[in-house]
Amino acid sequence: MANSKPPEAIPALVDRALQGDRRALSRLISRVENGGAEAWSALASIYPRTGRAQIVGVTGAPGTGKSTLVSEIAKYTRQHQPAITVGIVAVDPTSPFSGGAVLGDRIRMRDLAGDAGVFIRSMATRGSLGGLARATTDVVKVLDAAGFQLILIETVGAGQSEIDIARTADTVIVVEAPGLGDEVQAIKAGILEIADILVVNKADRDGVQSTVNALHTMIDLGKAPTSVLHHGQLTTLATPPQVATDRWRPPVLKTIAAESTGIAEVLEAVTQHRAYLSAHPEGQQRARVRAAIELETILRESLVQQLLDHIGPEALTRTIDQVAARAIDPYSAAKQLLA
Ligand SMILES: Nc1nc2c(ncn2[C@@H]2O[C@H](COP(=O)(O)OP(=O)(O)O)[C@@H](O)[C@H]2O)c(=O)[nH]1
Ligand SMILES: [Mg+2]
Repeated sequence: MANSKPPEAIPALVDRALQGDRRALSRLISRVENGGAEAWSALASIYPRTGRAQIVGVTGAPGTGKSTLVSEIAKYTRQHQPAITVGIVAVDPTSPFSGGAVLGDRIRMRDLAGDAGVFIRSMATRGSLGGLARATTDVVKVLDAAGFQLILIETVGAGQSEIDIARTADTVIVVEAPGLGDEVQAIKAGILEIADILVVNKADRDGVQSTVNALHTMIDLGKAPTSVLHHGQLTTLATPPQVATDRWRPPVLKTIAAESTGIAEVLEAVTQHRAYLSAHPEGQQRARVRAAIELETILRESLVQQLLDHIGPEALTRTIDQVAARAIDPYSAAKQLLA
């Protein structure tokens, strides 16, 4: 067998990854991505070293220029603040970061790949989307613990799960582009509510100003971020009602990512948003919502796992067969299994 070596023990792998060994970091990320008890022990051991990175989510419709913008933000940061290291997590199978794009875009991103201060990871999109959201936040934690100071998460703003992923960031950038149709894409996708910063990319194209105007109108109509959209159970406990005074108003910025134009302004807005969150109660509120979502996810996973371990595969299979044959209803079946 070619691959008969047993996998490296987690504690040793964590040590090497945190010391800057990139291969160890890649392997640790894969093991954490796979989830389970092993992932949890790794995450528990690195947890004290997390919470230091600035996490920026970048989302929007396909083709708006998210990957290009992410790589330009990374490049700009590395050029102007070389002490800041950058992690990129792409949750997009067509991303140039995963080698899935046209050649020109891959070449543009090649400079990043040779920079030791940049670590790029594409998430495997196998498994359920709920699992993907969990895996993505776990991978971000590993990069945070490994010392990456700015972490950029690219997601395609298509559904609730991608929005959930973006929401785990400190700052969410929603990317629009002119000419994708009359309507602003974010409104259709319902992602305007989570935007801290709106970027109209492809400002070299016609129709930029009308897109910018449309976004301003939407913000004025009260489509600005409402505090919580997550449908969890614990999040209601985490969010006391809040008076909407001196709330952050998402700026609307224009960029031409493909020509590295407007990037400094985007980073300036990210810095301002970070300052806002640290000075405003909303910052703490967000941290509580994140903690609630995180705890709830872990509780759900561990409760189900505990129960399955306890019941055992035979009893479970038998019950599934009975429900399938309509010999018992699923409600009573669940009650029996829980009893
Ligand atoms: N004209 C123009 N094209 C851009 C700009 N930014 C990105 N693109 C191109 O738009 C396409 C989609 O970009 P990509 O970053 O992959 O978009 P994503 O799907 O949102 O990640 C690529 O061919 C980019 O080269 C821009 O500012 N202007
Ligand atoms: Mg992309």
